[in-house]
Amino acid sequence: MGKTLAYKILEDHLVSGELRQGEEITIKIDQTLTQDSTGTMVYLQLEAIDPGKVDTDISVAYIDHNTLQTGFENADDHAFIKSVAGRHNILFSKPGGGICHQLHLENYGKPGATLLGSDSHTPTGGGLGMIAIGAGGLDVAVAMAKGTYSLNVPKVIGINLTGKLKPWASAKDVILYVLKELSVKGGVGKIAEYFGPGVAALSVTDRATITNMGAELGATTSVFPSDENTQKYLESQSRGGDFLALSADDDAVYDEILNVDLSALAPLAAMPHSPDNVKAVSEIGEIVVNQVAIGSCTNSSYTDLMKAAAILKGRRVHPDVSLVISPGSAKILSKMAANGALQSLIDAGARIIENACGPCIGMGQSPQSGAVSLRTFNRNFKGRSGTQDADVYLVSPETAAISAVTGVLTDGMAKSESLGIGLPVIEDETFEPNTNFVIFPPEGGEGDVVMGPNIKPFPRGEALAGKVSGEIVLVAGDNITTDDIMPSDSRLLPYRSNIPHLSNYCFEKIDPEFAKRAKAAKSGVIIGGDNYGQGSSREHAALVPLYLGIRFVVAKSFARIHRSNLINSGIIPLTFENLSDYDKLSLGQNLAIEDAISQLENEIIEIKDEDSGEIYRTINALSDLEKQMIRAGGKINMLRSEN
Ligand code: MIC
Ligand code: SF4
Repeated sequence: MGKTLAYKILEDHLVSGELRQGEEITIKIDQTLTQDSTGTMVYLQLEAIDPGKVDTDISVAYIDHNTLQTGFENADDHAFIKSVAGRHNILFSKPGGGICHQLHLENYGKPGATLLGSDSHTPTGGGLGMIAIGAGGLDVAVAMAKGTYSLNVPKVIGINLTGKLKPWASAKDVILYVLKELSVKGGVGKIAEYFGPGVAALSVTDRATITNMGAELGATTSVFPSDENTQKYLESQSRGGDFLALSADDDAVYDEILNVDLSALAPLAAMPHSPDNVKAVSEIGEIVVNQVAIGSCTNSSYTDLMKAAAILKGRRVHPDVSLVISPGSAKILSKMAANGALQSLIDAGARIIENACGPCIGMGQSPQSGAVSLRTFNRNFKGRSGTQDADVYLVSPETAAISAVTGVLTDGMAKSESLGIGLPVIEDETFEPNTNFVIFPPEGGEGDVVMGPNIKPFPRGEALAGKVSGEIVLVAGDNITTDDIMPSDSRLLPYRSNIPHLSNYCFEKIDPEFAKRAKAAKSGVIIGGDNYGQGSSREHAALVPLYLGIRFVVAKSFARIHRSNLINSGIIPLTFENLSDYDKLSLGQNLAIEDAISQLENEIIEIKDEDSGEIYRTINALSDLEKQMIRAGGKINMLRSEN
């Protein structure tokens, strides 16, 4: 039986376990990346593990999220991360260099390698034919220390690409189409592997747009073959030596197959407030647009921005539209400054902002009240832009740029001719290496850790006791995001290293009383719907509930990274055996897991309503390793007890 590319790479990196779907395996991790908003926690935890030099081929600490520096907090975090990176042989990528995923693709990603990153969009690297996985910060800290990561072997869904995209249809439309078909939970427990004749018609940066937004499927990762286009891309980045041809066997067997005819795709948009709420632009109609934002780790490549520049050249941004552009990297911006494309954008009336995440995570550029904002980003969760009542639509760079000119959502495929707006083919470019934004760790590397006053210790769980009990402090609906659990914007991101401060804002957008209620209860339980914890990798969405006394979460189902983050923190994730029990639970009920230590060994854990005596049966899907963590009160406690 032929092998999928995903399983070939996993097999090459297998340290222990059997590569069989559902089994727990441990794989060797070749590379890691962190960014600053998860990074402060990662490096506090790394210091707590204290590994000496990291055990990977390359580990990079990027600064790209918290770059507003409206107070001392962000800059203190940067200095802290730089100091720890220097001690452990980690490269430090300064603010201004660009967005972590774009930079990693340009400079370090490698076909056939494994990458673990403390950011959910780490699978961007899959565009180069690598297995790149997003994880919680502690998992990345441990991967740096030990060079390994454990996971349950996912299924592989094959996405068979045929045909070729027509002008004005874009890689973004491919992944929006896949999201429409599979939904935001359709990829949970799966790897999305792309294959078929259509692959050859997509460049590496197109592929990276698609694998990047595979995170929105809930997939463990997404991967493309490594072929001539991969070689061309690596050569264009002066890294031809890193090329390795890789593909699935011709007779590879996939668990499921989705067929996508690229030539049939027209411009699409994800409508408010979910990335899978996808419709054709033509179907949505010409709604008036207030803001257009082009950038983010999904769509800020050289080709993406050159397309926007070509559309805007000699034209004017519509008077009622604010167009903001955040390039993916300094190399891209520099090239566009040299070839005149930057001038086209500026002359048209675009606002050029820093090479960073920026508006994608609400760090500035919040749109006006009730605005329609078209964004080339990957998430349009309610309020993420910083404006609670804004309607954010996710679109391709082509759709964004033409709509910035017309002032209404515009289907370029249908309208460009009558508007007289052409879209030339963007020629490939070569990029000189530029390490001026990178600080290489000093020889010896034994500097001091630099810690500003905003950096507070992180909470630690307690070893599992005989009885675990708590009051229900929240009953949440389906598809709760980590943005709902622990909001992130320009007001809160500076406090990523200050859990006590963040705790006041936990769940604030969906239940402003939550923090107060949880603090009063002292020991709490959260009830969740389907796909609880979808979205980011931020472990703050587990550490803050831990700080607020949450002991266990019972949900209909969990998103992958958040489930791991809960376990890493010592919070027990359980799912309902009977989904109808969800409707029986409400705020204020007192629940208990009696004989928790012995029940932890069972496949079903019984939860008792302490007032009525009613029993709710829940599924315990913890692996042996995960049980060990829960027993110890979290991963750090477990690691400490092993030493
Ligand atoms: C995001 O896009 O939501 C983030 C901000 O990049 C997060 C990480 C974080 O919360 O710091 C992610 O995707 O993991
Ligand atoms: Fe940054 Fe947005 Fe990408 Fe997250 S999704 S890494 S905030 S650009």
